[in-house]
Amino acid sequence: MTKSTRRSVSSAAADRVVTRLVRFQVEVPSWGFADTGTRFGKFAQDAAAIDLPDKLADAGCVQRFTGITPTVAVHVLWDFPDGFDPAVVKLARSHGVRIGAINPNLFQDQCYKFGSVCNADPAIRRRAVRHMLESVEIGRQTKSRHLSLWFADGANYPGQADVRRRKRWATTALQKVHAAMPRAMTMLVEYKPFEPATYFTDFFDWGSSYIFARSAGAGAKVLVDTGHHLPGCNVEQIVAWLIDEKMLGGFHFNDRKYADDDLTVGSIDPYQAFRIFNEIAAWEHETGKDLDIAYMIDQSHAVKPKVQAMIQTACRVQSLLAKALCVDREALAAAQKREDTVAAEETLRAAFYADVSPILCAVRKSLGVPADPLAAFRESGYEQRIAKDRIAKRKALGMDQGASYA
Ligand code: RM4
Ligand code: MN
Ligand code: MN
Repeated sequence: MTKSTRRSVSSAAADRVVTRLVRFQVEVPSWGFADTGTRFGKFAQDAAAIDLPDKLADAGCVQRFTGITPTVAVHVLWDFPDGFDPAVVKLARSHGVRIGAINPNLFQDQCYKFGSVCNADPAIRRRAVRHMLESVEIGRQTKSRHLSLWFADGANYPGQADVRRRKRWATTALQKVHAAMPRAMTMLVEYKPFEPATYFTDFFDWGSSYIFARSAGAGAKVLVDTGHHLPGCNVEQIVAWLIDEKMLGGFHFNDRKYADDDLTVGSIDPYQAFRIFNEIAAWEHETGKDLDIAYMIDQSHAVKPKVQAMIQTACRVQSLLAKALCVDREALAAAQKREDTVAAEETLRAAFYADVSPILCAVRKSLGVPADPLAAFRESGYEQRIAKDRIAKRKALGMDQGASYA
């Protein structure tokens, strides 16, 4: 290591980072607590959440140990299979959390075989819009700030579908939904270049989401799911552009090795996640403001225990942001100005390798949570207790754990 990579963070800088991190929050997904797997099957866990009350209890637990996850994203079809019950607002509150982003499900019904908002059949497009309007209504009742849209729409073979017509159908659908949203709600438009469609997806990259969001209305922004890019894609550059265009709506954090692997953040490439946070920290340094976007986790844990994985991720996101906030911006700007590539890169690396544990300790002290949330959780006995409860609950319900995806 060079001298600069060994440099520790000055105490004034550390105080500034602590102050910023105390305000940082990240949303957990309800589906991250349930049994999930791959399309080849799933391995059931005794402690996995069975229903929304279980998921809210687990989310409340993650919040108690981390202090930075006060909201839970919900997936309408998986979480409200019998319709929305406003009592969930209170139930969430009793666990110390709130309902966050509302995710309509526009991919599971048989009728969506050839798409939802891009389907050639107007009746199916209307059905998709109706479901999104219902989701807006749920969001109004839960006071959610985000309607989070992901479409599996696409085609599997060349010649199968009319690309331009599909683009226009989707545009009209998003405009209708946008018009029904309360002012305080932001529509997040997610993209993904592959899966389940194999030839093309209609919402295929940040440019397509940008165009859809632009034509939907001022309350629509782009959602970057970090796992939804082709190999080698420079995700932080996309993030920088979207920030500059005021079109970044938020993130679905996860890590990947091959495709949309939904692994815990930073498990494969923490430097990639750091570089994304670096763009955010750079903008915040320049403007003196917090970037007002939705920080959300979107991962599913086929083999890791659910609550542990979520605590691990929340803490890792927090520590990577801490490192990005430690970048010496003056030194970086000076190095860039004199075209000193080595010094510029070393400035970034110094922050990435900086020991931020004292900073995280101070943040957690001020949030009133354990200094090491994961270790404290593992000692708490929560997992063993819910495993016991849920084995009994499944038995009482006559449930076969292999049933649904989430
Ligand atoms: C998709 C996408 C969506 C998520 C579903 C379950 O790949 O990431 O955000 O809701 O998976
Ligand atoms: Mn996602
Ligand atoms: Mn995904």
